[in-house]
Amino acid sequence: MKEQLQALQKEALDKIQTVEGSQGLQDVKVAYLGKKGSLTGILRGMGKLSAEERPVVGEIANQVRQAITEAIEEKQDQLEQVAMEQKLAKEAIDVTLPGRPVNVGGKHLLTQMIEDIEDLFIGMGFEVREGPEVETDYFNFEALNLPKDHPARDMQDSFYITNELLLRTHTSPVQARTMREYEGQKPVKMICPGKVYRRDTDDATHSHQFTQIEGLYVDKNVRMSDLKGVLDTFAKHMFGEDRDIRLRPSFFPFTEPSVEMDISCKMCDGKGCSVCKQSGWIEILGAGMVHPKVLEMAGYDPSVYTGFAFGMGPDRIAMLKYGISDIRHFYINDKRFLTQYHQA
Ligand code: 2NL
Repeated sequence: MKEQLQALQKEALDKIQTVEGSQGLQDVKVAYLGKKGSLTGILRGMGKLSAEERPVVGEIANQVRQAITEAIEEKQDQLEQVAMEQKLAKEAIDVTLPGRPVNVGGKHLLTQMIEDIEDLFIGMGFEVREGPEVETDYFNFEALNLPKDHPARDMQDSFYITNELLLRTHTSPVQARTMREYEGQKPVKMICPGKVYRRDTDDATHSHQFTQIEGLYVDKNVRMSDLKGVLDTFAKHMFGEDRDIRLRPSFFPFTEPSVEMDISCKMCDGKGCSVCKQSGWIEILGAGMVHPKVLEMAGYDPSVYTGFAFGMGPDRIAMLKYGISDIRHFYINDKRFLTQYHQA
């Protein structure tokens, strides 16, 4: 029986050496050490041995079991090692290969315009404020001297949500809210950029959603000449030092007097061309001295405080500055348009 066990051990170790794959190894394990395996079979015959032989053979049997088990474990480790090496070789990355190009985004042209204008006005002591795009009828219209029967309040022209709520049609409500917050006690010097909404059929020059930047300066002794100086600084910053401005009388319900500002046409240097429709001037923005009623409704005493305000459209200014012929380019987000204005 001793020889039998030793022969079994040799046979098993040979098989373990040559077996391929971990399933094969598993099969070998079952064949020798399993319930119906060869070693188990031999051990079953131990009952026939004498009392002296039994412990001797038993010990040998344990040694054989031990030897086979260890050989299997060693082989298993080897197989795992080989499998891991193959996996690593297959998944290896050549880090010296050239990379794929990455598409880097950039700021939208309107964002660039707005940030540039913000920087200029911050430099003149204005603060930048934002407010809700869903506004109350009160702040969007009433507080700006647009009475209930004013044509601008026509349901046809605004996106109403309820009788009292609508998408703001200009950024002025942000200014009305700020004046209210300052309670008629301290000066207001602010600009407010943001999205505004009007019910329009989109075409090359109209968009139902566009951008606006308004400015407001309320203090003691604010004069029309202060407005003119600020607007002249703005025009030269935006369109070049060689531009002239002119103010024409106009009308807005929230300012009195009201003006519109033109800049001299860059294309023809004021001589008249198709861009300026032969006038030599291009309209840029609207402005005026804040209407006393607007000051009063916001809690400012119009006999103590005066102010100027202005409103402009970054869309329109970008179109003029860069010769963009269709406002919809800003909102369609075709990368061929957007990337032309990306800076390095
Ligand atoms: C335009 C004209 C303007 C204002 C906006 C304003 C705001 C307050 C009080 C008085 Cl709180 N005025 N804003 C004033 C004049 C003109 O916008 O053509 N914008 C594109």
